Amino acid sequence: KKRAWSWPSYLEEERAIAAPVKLFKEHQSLPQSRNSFKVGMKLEGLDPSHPSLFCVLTVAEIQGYRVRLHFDGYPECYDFWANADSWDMKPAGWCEKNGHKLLLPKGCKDGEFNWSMYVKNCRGQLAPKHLFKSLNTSVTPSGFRAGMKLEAIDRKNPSLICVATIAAVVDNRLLIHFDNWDDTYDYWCDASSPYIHPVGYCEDTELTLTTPAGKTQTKTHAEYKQPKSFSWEKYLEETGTQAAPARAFKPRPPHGFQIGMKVEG
Ligand code: MLY
Repeated sequence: KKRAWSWPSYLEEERAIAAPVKLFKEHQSLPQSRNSFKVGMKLEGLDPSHPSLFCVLTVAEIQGYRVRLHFDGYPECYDFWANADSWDMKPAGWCEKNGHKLLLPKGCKDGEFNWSMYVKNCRGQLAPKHLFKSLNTSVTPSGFRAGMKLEAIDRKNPSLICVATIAAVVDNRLLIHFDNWDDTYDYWCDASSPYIHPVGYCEDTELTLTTPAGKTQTKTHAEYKQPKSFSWEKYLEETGTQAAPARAFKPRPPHGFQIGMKVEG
């Protein structure tokens, strides 16, 4: 008969040692007290599968510094985990105040939703504003402004670097929108994100820039990857827009990877 799996016998078999608890205490200084969210609290937060869409969420579980968030009115299989200090979590009313669309709980009609009525009806409670770390820390402005153009990775099609616009800026976060595509590809990212590059990056690095989709979506995808007739200079002039200044992009230290190196991933 097989013995039940246990850490001590597994470590012995593998001739391995467990990472000492002491190291966790020293390096993971995330006191439990800093996560003051409670199960049942309601908030607004970004859907990780649609990172431009804020939704009505409820704290479903807490594990140390992590919270499990549930989409109100949707099955539990969409629940996801986030860090308690995530910028993606906002107090009730944040979207309205900042002019962003809020995905309502399933069954609620647009224009009929009102946070205070909603929590009353479901006997819930709002997560208090002071729990949201990103609201309570000041940031140095990044130099990025709404309307500026840049070259950004399409996170749904990560092999593409595309012509994009900063649709909104809040704190150090940018909402990236792809020119002439619908907003299902939009995402919020940090000003220091490796997904975004200044105008001219593809040319400098000899990568193919995916240019804005035509008005009629008849071209095949491969044709958008032909940058020949596209010129940033002309495009900025035509659209009366400006490029995000190169100095707004943080230089990243050299990484040392070389083409051909093998890795596991
Ligand atoms: N297979 C998709 C790819 C769309 C890419 C959109 N990006 C550039 C925002 C299509 O051709 O519809």
